[in-house]
Amino acid sequence: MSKNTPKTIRLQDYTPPAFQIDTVFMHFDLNEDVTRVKTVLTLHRNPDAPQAKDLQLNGEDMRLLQVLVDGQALTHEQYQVTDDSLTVFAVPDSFTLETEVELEPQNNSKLSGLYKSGPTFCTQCESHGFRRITYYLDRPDVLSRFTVSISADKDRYPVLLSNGNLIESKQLDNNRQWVKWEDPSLKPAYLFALVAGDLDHIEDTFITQSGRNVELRVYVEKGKKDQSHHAMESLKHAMAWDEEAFDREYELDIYMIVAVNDFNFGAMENKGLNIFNDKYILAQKETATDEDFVNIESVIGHEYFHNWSGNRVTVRDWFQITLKEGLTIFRDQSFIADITDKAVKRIHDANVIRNVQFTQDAGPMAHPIRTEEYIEINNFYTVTVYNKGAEVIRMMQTLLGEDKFREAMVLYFTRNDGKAVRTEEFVQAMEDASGIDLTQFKRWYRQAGTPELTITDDYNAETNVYKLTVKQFTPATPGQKSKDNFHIPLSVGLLNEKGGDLLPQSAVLNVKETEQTFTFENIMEKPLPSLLRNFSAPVKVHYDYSDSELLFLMTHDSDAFNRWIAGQKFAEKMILRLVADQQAHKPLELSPAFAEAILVVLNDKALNPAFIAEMLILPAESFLIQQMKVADVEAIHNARDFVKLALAKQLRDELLQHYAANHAKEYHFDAQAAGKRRLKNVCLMYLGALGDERSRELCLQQYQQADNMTDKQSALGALNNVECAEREQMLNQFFDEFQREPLVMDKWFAMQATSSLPSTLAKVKSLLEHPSFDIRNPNKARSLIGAFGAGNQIRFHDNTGEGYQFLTEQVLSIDQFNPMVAARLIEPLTRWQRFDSARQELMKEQLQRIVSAQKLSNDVYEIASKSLNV
Ligand code: B3K
Ligand code: ZN
Repeated sequence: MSKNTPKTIRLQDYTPPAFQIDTVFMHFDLNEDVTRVKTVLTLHRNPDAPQAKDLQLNGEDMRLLQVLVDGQALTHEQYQVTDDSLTVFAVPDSFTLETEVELEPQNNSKLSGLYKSGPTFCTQCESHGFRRITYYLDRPDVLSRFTVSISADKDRYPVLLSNGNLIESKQLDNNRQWVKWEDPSLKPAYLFALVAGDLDHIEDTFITQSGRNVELRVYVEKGKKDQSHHAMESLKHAMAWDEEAFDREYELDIYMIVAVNDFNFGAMENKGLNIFNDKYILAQKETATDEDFVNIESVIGHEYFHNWSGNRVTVRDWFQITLKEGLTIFRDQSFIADITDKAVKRIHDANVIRNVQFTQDAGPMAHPIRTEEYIEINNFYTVTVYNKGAEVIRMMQTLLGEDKFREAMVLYFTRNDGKAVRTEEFVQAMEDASGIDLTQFKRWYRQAGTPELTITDDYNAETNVYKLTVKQFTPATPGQKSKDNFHIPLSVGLLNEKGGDLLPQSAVLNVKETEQTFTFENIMEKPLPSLLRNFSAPVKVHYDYSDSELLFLMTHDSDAFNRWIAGQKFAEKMILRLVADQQAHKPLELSPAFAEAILVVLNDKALNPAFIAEMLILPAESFLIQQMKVADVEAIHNARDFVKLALAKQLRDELLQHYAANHAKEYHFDAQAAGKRRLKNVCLMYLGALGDERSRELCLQQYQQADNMTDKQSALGALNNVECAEREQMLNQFFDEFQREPLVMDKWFAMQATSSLPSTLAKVKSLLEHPSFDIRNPNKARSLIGAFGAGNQIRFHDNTGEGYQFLTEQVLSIDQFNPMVAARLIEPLTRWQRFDSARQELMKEQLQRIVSAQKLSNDVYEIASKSLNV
């Protein structure tokens, strides 16, 4: 479709499918030049849909060879083919339809449908990839039983996989083999998968709670078996966790995971045959960081949990993505929280909302978690739909309490098993199991934007009554001028002057009105409120804390999350003050009380090292930018750097001491060891900022003595913004050691792309030509171009506009072969509203250049044009 005719698809226009497909038989004849796909569908008219004479199927980018109805080949008058459809005229009520098409997977650069990643054939069908494989009713409310046979050269493709169970295999002539897979499940086409290649695998078994044996396999590129064990362990943990947490058992006999190098996103939950970006499978201490290890566990968990939240209970239409994605993110977050540290996990998850999702809410692409319209659905797999969606589930858990919530989840799964449903069905189960009325709460599904709570308080020392008055307001978002009040669970604690809790447990206030007052009786002293504990809702809170109150909360609150948020708020206020001081040409000064509070935290033996590390990290530049009406990029960067450096100078001895105390001789991966490493490396990050000889040596020494990637990457990271020989040396050694490991080279590219050194953009441009770089590989594009755009505020927003120009050129060139990846990279340009008028003009000029480009995908068009039209 050209950019002149993009069609907007609307939820309100939903109609049920005119036909249902009972069975699907497919045969794939895989070849190097042309792949043939023969499909036999048995269909019947859907009695619950408006009657249609003709059958209209989706299909794109393939050559149709023939069409048969009930075994009879059709003449050209009996059907019509367009760029994206096949219509068969005047079909009977029930019939078989046979089609044969030709594809060229080796030339499929969009990585949607059937494509090749290196020598391996693989598929990606969500959302609209299956229609690039065969003509079909490619929508999630058409559930069918699939049987798939594959034939291919047996030397190149000894491993031939599809969903379900292998039921037959045989040798053919011409050195080919043939296999047949049958999936007993009813599934929508987006969960179809096929893999053919010369792969290694490891296997294991899992015994389910009812005593069934499930065979587990992880397939990887030849020679990478050693890197797949953590993935297998993670899978077993996830299977056991889902039984325990929500009584969900896996029902098939086999569960397979395949890792490929070229993948548009993280992974895909295809029924019984997950396909993963190898970034989320391969891990060994030498090549993967602690963070990678946890991410793998989380993504493996995520895709596994989809077997219930997404596959067995699937979505009726693509407006319901959050039904499966918000819920599944919530499930993987809960899984990781259970096996690591709850407070630290909550900090990480809240950070995504505060730094990224709030930014989306404040910009031109703001949308509710259940969007009501789209041009290109792939643009709506967003942090709002996923992560805010997870917060909406979490709020229901808070409102229902853990036990009722678990009951409600079980009810949701059992009641809707085998069905394609909407978010309404989810909320219904929550209400039915708990008796709680969620009518007002449902507004979270249809209203976009970040609610803001303004809170004031009053204490009466005579009556011992404490009152909190809460006002709510949600700023307008595109297309939604005024908002109805949300139902917001606000968790609060009240601290006495020693920091003890005055309430036996945090109170959850039901904020529902524009203004509401909550009364606490028998409060014997004037309390300090601890608000929005554990980030009980994705909202902003305004309460006029004094500096000393923030520092008190930072060092005393019994809610660990709120200790962190108090520290963040203090740092934010201080940095923004320093921004104003710079603008007024005043000298900059570090708040001594902040340094003291940091020291108290650093020396608190009761705290987990991973948590201390979080407390030491200053708010991100991208977050600070959002806190100013007109962001002063340079002043923010300088102020933040100033605070980092001043803290490092002042706390140098303590940082060195904690560095040494948390340094382990040998690497071992578990939550505790990783936490200590994290604290050690945060100390090193501060020391590195000093840039003096001793610190530079310390970084180099850590790099050279490290037996693991976490320490190497951290050592390099600590000097990444310092122009020095040690940095060059580490970059060179890193390259020499890892040039044959594509995933590790991604780290090398990202490191250079995020350096704040003035030479960075020139470096990034030259790296585009580096032999290890490949713009067609999504991981590479993201680690160089994506990291520069989204992860390097000071260089991307350089006032010459060269950063904007660079990103635009890359987006336009990537769009020619992979629109899905291009559309993601463009996002930093869409945030122009936050900047000064000169930058706004420069950014809009580039967006304009994009929308007026000759050949543009709908994906990129939708984002660029919507961000200009606000
Ligand atoms: N469900 C897939 C995402 C598909 C994205 C399509 N553009 C992976 C996941 O969220 O688990
Ligand atoms: Zn998902």
